[in-house]
Amino acid sequence: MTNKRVAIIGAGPSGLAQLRAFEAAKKQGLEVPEVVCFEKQSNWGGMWNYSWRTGVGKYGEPVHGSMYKYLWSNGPKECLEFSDYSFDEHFQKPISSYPPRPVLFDYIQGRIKKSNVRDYIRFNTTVRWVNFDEETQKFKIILDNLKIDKTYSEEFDYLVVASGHFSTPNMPYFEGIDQFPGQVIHAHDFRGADPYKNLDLLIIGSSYSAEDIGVQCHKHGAKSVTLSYRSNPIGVNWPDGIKEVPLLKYFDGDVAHFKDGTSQRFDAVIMCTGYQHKFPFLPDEMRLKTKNNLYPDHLYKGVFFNDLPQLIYLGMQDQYYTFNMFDAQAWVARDFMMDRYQIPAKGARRLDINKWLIENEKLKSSFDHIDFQTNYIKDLLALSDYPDFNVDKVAVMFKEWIKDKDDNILTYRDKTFQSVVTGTMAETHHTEWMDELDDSKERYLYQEQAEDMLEDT
Ligand code: FAD
Ligand code: NA7
Repeated sequence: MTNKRVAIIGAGPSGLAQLRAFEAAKKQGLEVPEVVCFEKQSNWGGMWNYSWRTGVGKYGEPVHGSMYKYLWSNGPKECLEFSDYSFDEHFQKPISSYPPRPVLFDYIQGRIKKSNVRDYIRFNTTVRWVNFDEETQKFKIILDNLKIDKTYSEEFDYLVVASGHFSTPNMPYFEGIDQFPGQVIHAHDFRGADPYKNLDLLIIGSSYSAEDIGVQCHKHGAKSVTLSYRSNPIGVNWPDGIKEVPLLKYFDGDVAHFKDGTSQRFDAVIMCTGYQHKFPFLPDEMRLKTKNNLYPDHLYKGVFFNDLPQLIYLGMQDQYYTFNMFDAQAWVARDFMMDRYQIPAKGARRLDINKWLIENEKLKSSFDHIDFQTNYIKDLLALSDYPDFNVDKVAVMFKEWIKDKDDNILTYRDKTFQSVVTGTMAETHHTEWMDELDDSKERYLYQEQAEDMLEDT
């Protein structure tokens, strides 16, 4: 195991989970391989590292970020809590169940700042291309140091792809859209609701982005929000000002015509039509080719590329579980790379993958999806020493979250849940979500204290 080298692509939550996993082993006194993480942005955090930029970044690379202002956690934080670093440990006080992006970003960073893993990350470095040499069994990685515009290459024994899959838009065409006079963007380029004040907004899609961007634009003053679905409507009790219609057929100027024969004029369009798994740095035979789903094919235990298990993918699933799932994956991947976990032969791995694919095909409801991913997490947890947590209780919370959203999409973020890591009950936030227009960490964490101090003077 000594002298082995591990490359990680991406310092988002998945890549950071991998770094943390190796740190945990090191703390136990184990000898760990040399690990280098390549991150094309200038900071870590992946999606949680908000960027105002759209299109290309400072150095001409496609902007990774799809995050926007005023984003509050879209699920209870108790469902994603790291089991080795609790919210209590980080914030030293209970906080609400649906914090805004800067607060979750702070939490992600807190765990990783406790060690010196930042030293292992080469920022402003894009992975341009990867080759695998059958003879030497090594990955040759071609890298661009964006800051000094220098291309170089290095060799590694293992490659962990943690580059995310919510960054490259899936952008469909609709007849007449080329003549639509207003702005048409994909959710990837949405940076907050401000430009949509007093506008009639059309959103295409019926999943997380459509729901959250639609609700945010409603909250921040859009005149009307219309969501257009292809397969199924989101189907919650929408408030006045938001409605769902069947799929857009075509545009005639600024008028959209829908499949049910209805039509309406709009000022702007946001395509919330999902993302592509895109790995422009990988050759054909190493590329994961999948649509967004709970169990991408070709990945044993959801991580090891079956044709070449030294190639490891993290976080490639559609996600109910996020940070804790990335951890569970990273710990198993670490143990494989440290020869502490043996995987079976290729045929047996294929059978295991098939078993999950068959189960995945049978799923119908969102509750089925939650149970499926819960079982997947349990399967992973049994394989490493990542601290166990009550996954069944997390599944119950996910189901409550779905029900809360069905009941009232504008108030579900005011609900509170209990941590499975510490048992702490979340605080009710000082301001109801619909009235809270400021998503800063300062306002979120210190408002109460500030008000108390004002009362004292
Ligand atoms: P990412 O966070 O996407 O990180 C990937 C990293 O890889 C990036 O830093 C990127 O710069 C880097 N990278 C990519 N290509 C290269 C390359 N060639 N060379 C070098 N570096 C590269 N999850 C939740 O739990 N709660 C939420 O509320 C939530 N909201 C979301 C809202 C939006 C708009 C989106 C898009 C996602 C949201 N998610 C949410 C899911 C989110 O994707 C995960 O929480 C998490 O960020 C995934 O982590 P990751 O590390 O796998 O990928
Ligand atoms: P998702 O969850 O992959 O959903 C994509 C949506 O886009 C889904 O409703 C699709 O409809 C719809 N879609 C895809 N192609 C089309 C076309 N051609 N026409 C109409 N509608 C289409 O992506 P999201 O962006 O919502 O969520 C991704 C992550 O971002 C998520 O983890 C969140 O945390 C934030 P379908 O149901 O397939 O018919």
